[in-house]
Amino acid sequence: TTLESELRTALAGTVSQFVLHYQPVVDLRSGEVVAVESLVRWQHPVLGLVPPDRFIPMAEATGLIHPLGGWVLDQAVRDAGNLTYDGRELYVAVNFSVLQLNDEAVLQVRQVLESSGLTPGRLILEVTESALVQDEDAVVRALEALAQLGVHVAIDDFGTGYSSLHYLRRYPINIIKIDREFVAGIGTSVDDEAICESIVHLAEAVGAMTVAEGVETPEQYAFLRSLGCHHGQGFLWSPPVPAERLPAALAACG
Ligand code: G
Ligand code: G
Ligand code: MN
Ligand code: NA
Repeated sequence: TTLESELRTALAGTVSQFVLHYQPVVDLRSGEVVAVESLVRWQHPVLGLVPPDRFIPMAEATGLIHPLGGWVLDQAVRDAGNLTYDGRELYVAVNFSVLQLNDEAVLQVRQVLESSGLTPGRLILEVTESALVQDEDAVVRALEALAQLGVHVAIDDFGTGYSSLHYLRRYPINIIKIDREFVAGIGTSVDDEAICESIVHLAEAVGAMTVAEGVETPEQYAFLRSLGCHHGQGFLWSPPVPAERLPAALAACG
């Protein structure tokens, strides 16, 4: 397709058409910012802003996810590796397609950690399951190697699509991210509330932290906090913002 060749060209270009936005992640108990999640955007010179939903699946299907993922990792660590909030260092969360997870990705991560000096424990890889995995053993090997390095692994959009209990068994996972689909129903759907509660209990049982996505209202915040959900992110605190607006966004989180 033509969008595919545009993506190829953009990744080969010397001037990046990609930009990362960052969303703060807040400790629900203390209200303090603990992390930022990077989210890639493609600013095409003619097509304008192409949303990740349109080009990530294409990048996955064509293998372009590897150079793109390398760029994202590098840039996120460069932008956010030195970020502090109230004098404390923040975690940096980077989205990783499960299709990116191979031996080469482990090398990539190791290299970025070495060249940046970032403490491995401050890097979180958010693994999204957007396609069926062909070689699950390779994914498990890569995740175990990353865990060995000290990098944290989150399972993204938990409870939806392919992000299932199966992967909780198979992958070494430190963090479960509750999909915003469920968070959105807090206050209006007893089913969604029960699902949020069950995910928090499940996470406790397997020794994982929980992060709620898409928190928009004080009621959702209060409910999630009462469940013992650890962290949250969403428009209640800040949308994803460009790196240059991040300091102001962090300050506004209170
Ligand atoms: O802003 P929002 O539309 O950014 O992001 C939509 C989805 O795109 C996210 O849920 C995430 O799964 C995916 N995404 C965003 N940035 C990245 C990235 O850098 N790598 C991968 N693999 N997926 C990303
Ligand atoms: O799948 P992943 O959770 O990584 O994607 C995050 C997506 O959710 C991004 O597209 C981001 O812009 C969006 N997002 C972040 N916070 C909120 C929120 O509070 N409400 C809604 N509706 N979307 C959000
Ligand atoms: Mn994510
Ligand atoms: Na995601």
